[in-house]
Order: sequence, then C-alpha cells, then structure tokens
Amino acid sequence: MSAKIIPLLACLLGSCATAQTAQPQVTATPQTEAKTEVMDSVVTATAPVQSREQRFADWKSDFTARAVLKGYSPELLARTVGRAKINERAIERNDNQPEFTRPVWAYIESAASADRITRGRSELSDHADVFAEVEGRYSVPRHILTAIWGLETSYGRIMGDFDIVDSLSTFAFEGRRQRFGEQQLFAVLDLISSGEVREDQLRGAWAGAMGMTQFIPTTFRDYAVDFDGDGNKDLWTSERDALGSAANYLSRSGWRAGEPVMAEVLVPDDFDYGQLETVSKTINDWTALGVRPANGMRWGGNAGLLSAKLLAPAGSKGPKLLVFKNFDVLKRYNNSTSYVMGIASLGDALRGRSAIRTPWPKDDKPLSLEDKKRLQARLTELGYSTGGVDGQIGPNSRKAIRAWQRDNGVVADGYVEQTLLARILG
Ligand SMILES: [Ca+2]
Repeated sequence: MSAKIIPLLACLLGSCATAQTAQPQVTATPQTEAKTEVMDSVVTATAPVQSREQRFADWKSDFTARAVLKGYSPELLARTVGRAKINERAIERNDNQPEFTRPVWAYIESAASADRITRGRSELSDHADVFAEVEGRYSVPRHILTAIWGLETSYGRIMGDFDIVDSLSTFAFEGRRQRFGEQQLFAVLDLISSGEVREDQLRGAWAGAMGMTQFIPTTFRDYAVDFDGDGNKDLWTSERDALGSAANYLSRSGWRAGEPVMAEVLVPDDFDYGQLETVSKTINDWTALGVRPANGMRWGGNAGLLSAKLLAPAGSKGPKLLVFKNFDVLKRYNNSTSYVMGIASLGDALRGRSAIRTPWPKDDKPLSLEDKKRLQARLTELGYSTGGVDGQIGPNSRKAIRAWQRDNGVVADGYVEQTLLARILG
C-alpha cells in the first residue's frame, strides 16, 4: 500500500481506512513481571530475560545496520531512528481502532456536516488564487481538493502531534504493522536525505500521516510537491504545497478532468441487482436498462460513453449511485467506499449541490462485527460460500448474500440489516 494514505480519517471520522482488522497485539512481557518470574521460578531463572527496552535498542541497531548497507548515512540514522522512543500512545491507537459499525448515512452526514461546509466555503474564498493555480496545473477541481482537506484534517486544524519517527519506529519494532513501519521509516529517511523536508517538521497522526492532506511518508516522498517553490515541501503550513500535492497525487493516480465522481440514479422496480458493484457499463448501456439520473435531468452530451459501476450502499430501498473512474481514483487516497462518497457529498455541498437526494433507510440497524461473522458462518453452513468468516463483508460475501436472497424471494441487493440477518440465521 505504498501509495495509499492510510490513516486519513482516523482523527476526524474514526473510520481510519487502514482496512486492517483488529488482531491481538503481541506485546512484550513487562519488565517487572519478568523479574518476578525469574525470582519465583527456578525453571526460568536460568534463562536471561531481555527487557523490552533492550530489544528495542537491538532493533534500532539492526535497522540502522541495514539502512547503512542501503546507503543511508550513519549520522542520519543516529539523528532519527537512533533517538526514537517507543510510543505507547501509537500502540494504543493501533490496538483500539474503533470497530466501524456506523451506517453509511451517518458517515456521509458527518463528512458533509454544516460546519465543514461553512468552513470549506470560507477556505475556498480565502484561497481562491491557490485553487486557480492548482486547477490550472493539475485539472483537479477545487471543491474535491477542499473536501479532502476538510475531511482529512478539518482544513488543517487537526493534523496530529505524534513524532513520526517515534510512531513508525514503534510499529517497525513490534506488533502487527512491522512491514508498514519499516517501509514508512525508509521513506522518512528519503525525505530528510533529499533535503525537501526538515526533521523538525515530521509530526503527524499516530500511524504516520502528515500535514493538511495527511500523506503517509511513502506518499509524501512519491507525490508531494513544493508548489510554492520555496525549496521545502511543507504540507503542514503551506496551503499551496498541501493542495498542490493532493492534486498531483490524484492527477498521477489517473484523475479525469471534467468527469464526475458519482451520480445518483433511479432504477426500474424489476431491476436486476446482480449487476451491482462488479459490472462496468457505459451510461448508454445503463440507460438502456432503465437507469436514469435521480435529479430528473438528462445526462450531458458527452456522458453516454463514460463507464460506470452501480452501487446501492444501503440496498434497494436506499440511494443508488453510478460511480465513475474518478471514484476509483479517490479510493487510492483512502480505500473506502464510504470515504469517497463522503468526499463527493462534501464536494457537491461546497458547490451548493446535493449529491444524494433519496432518503437513506435510517431505521435499519447495521450489523456489528460479530453479526457479520455469524452471517458469514450461517451462509457458509447453508451452502453459500462467503470465502471465509472474517467479519468483512466484501464481494464474496455479498455474492453469497445475493444468492441466498434470490433463493428466498428477497430482492437480491446484497444488503443485510438486523431484520434480514435474523431471517437468515433462522
Ligand atoms: Ca514549499
């Protein structure tokens, strides 16, 4: 996930699209316990117990040796990894990511809140010159950039105060994100070695995302730009650098100028929901199936040949959306459908438009992680394989759900809330 910005929303919306499931953390035996064990037990007294601090020091030496072999300077290593401390707060945050069971409509409403819209409009006005330059260079529209800025850090107000080297060293040293930690640490070394970023600038969210647009170090290294041309890539205090970098990242991820992110549509009553999510068709083909814009308007002249997929995040009763190539580009920023719908909704709201008009089925009760596991286990037991029981409802699970729905006279939209769950569980 080198080019993916992981912890984007962690601080603001609690979704933290790390797409990682909670796993038990392997923690070291605290030193005091270890000592007690040595004193109390004749058996263990013979083996020296290495303290966590000692193991951390050993990890630093090992990492440093490997980095020097790769050509990084020993002085740089001493100044960064060499002075790193274990950050217990980063471990806590990593272990306690809230289980994401908020329904999609709650997420979107929070993303496009009245406060975020008001502030966003004022930022758009205050930085109109910056947006004009950025649009001119990268062709990514200002309302999308503003939405990212607002969702990531509330327009630079909540950027995180973690020492990035401490956090990443902690992850690289122990736990379930060691590869991520190492990979990001090397990117930090690259950033400092190149002189584009100063060591004292390296502060951010607990998992390493930095600045107003929350770039993790690999993304920072590969996509950040010094848009104001002062020789420093400053995503923390320079709006030009931050917004230019976000635009550069989207542009290089394949952003298509002038194309939409998503459009709400209506579908015929007898619509075949088997085409949800996985099937890509042109607007012309969707139109032939009776899919039409929800706002009562017609598609623009050039829209017919655009490819789009159909989503129904809350099933046949809720809003349906055609999502375009730019929807996937925004997923590179954060691999979450809810996140991208949040960006598109806030972006539209900033322009005085309403992205989604059909009411969400707000009386539905969403499934918890345990519910999802029970659902998967039951469907599998009934012969509808979900490809595993992990509590993550992905394409395989939705396919199994749709098959069960078809066999049981329910609209096969792949959507399950508590009422349907109870029926499936029998
Ligand atoms: Ca700069």
